[in-house]
Amino acid sequence: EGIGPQEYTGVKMEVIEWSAAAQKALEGKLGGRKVYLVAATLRPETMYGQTNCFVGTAINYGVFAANDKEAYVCTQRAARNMTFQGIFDVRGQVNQLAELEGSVIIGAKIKAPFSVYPEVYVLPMDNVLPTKGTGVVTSVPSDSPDDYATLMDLRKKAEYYKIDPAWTAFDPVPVLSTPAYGEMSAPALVKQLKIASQKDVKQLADAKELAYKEGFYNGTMSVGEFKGEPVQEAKGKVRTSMIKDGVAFAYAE
Ligand code: A2H
Repeated sequence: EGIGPQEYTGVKMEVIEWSAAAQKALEGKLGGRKVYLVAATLRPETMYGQTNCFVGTAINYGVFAANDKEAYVCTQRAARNMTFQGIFDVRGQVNQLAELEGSVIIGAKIKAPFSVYPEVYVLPMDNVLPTKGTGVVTSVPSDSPDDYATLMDLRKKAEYYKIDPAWTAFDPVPVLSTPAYGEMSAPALVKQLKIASQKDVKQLADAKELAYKEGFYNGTMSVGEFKGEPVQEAKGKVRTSMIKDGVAFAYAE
């Protein structure tokens, strides 16, 4: 995190099925709009490998009208930023339709655009910061050590985390390869740095840095439209392609 704005890609994950609790909270409030969780990512080139999405169980999310047809789930903070970036139909205005605690979003079935898994589930992550991005994190366990460590925690302790094991059934898939870490950098680094869980935040920060640098400078795409191309080139192309398809938008903070 240097000086100047972070250029995120806001990935639109359409909700196909809510939990009963969320459904009740939303009843009569959506005006017929489709609802999307909006995940903020700095690695759009990895979206082929999404296996789930993460929210913080204690974070308060809003459901915000983007226009007459769509509503976005994110933090209030992110919605305010979005409206000043022209992402909502009335610039400067925030139209909140409903409020959802993260815990009731868990288990929602959502679309994961560009992923080899078209439909995935929302799962809990301890380290989601309410002050960064949208508060929604799409999970790519092949290339994000945080995502991989969390997914492994959830698989080991489904009952403790109050989740259905079936929601964690999507295995990491190769998205890009690097000389240093092979086809899946996150599992390789988690093993190499002896990371035991999502609680190992210090080692995870080191792993994240190593994975990011190696992927960006030495990575080659293994899947998708830009297979065989350097990550450095594919990064912007995947982003543009997602935006063109209407499944993502530029979001900065
Ligand atoms: B990244 P930076 Cl494959 N709390 O997307 C915690 N983490 C958050 C967040 C929040 N509120 N909002 C976004 N993030 C994550 C993909 C990815 C990401 C890969 C590898 C590394 C990686 C899939 N998850 O991040 O502090 C999001 O995860 C490491 C750079 O602004 C987002 O990009 O640099 C990244 O952290 C933004 O973190």
